[in-house]
Amino acid sequence: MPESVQVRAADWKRSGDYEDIVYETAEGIAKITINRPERHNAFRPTTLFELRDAFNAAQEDSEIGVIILTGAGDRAFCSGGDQKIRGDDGYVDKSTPHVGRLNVLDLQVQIRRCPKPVIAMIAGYAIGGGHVLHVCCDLSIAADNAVFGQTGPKVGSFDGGYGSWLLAETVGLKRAREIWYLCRQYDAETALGWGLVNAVVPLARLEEETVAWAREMLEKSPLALRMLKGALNAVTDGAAGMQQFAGDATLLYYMSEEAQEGRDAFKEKRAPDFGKFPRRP
Ligand code: S0N
Repeated sequence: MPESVQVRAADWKRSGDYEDIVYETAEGIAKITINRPERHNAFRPTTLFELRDAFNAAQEDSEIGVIILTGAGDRAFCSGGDQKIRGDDGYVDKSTPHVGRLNVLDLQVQIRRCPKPVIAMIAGYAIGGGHVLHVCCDLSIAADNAVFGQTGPKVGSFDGGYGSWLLAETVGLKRAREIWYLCRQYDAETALGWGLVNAVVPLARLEEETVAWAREMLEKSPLALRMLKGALNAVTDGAAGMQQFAGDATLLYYMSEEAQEGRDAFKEKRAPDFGKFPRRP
């Protein structure tokens, strides 16, 4: 990865065998870095397959409580789809030589459904599909050199999913229309004023601050954070959001003595005794 002026804030341990990303963990935090700085961390299909693998690893690892998504170097978080390998039916690289892909949508859904908080740690450009990725994250911490914007109508693309309506939910409909229709670039202070990011910090302290936010969340109840993420996403995500929230309700029920009585009675070939549990008002 290129040199950065950011202070290294944790003793990161690298793992996984990836070409386009770096996966590191420390102190219950997973840091996932898009590592294509020569293209301002634009993603290609390979990048997205690797990101999905890394997010899956972080989700499955019960030691991990918070995930940070970032870009290598100080010049860009992510500049969206790699326009240099955009074919006529999506993006094409060695991992998808015959059929184009629009596989960033799968990653957006994965970030939303991951039951652990995801923080976008943004230095430099968060543009196009890269901007949508930070919108999909739970929290966004920006360096003072961060630049935000959509470019779709300029380069012949658009994101009518989370990139549009989740953005509108975040900054309001009028702002969302402005961002998409005019394709302007906005600085970090403007983004903060619009509620598009949670904090703006000096570039050198970006990782330090982001890790501090992660550590603060790690002190909190993981189940409470999981339920809150599900609840906050459920309305926007419609039936899929309710399905996930309902699954979490089932998880909590499984952990109760009442549900365990049903399981035990089945295994012990006896009638369940639910009479000992209160009929709550
Ligand atoms: C970010 C910009 C404004 C920075 O300008 P600056 O500082 O002048 O740097 P450059 O010299 O332009 O860039 C440095 C090098 O990086 C390359 N590069 C930058 N961005 C990309 C990119 N996206 N793809 C490929 N290469 C990129 C430059 O070319 C340069 O390298 P050299 O010198 O070797 O040419 C400026 O770079 C800029 O405007 N970048 C393009 C931003 C953009 O338009 N991104 C794409 C937007 N569209 C999407 O992201 C697709 C959305 C999407 O993914 C999607 C949505 C819905 C449904 C499906 C999908 C899907 O596609 O999966």
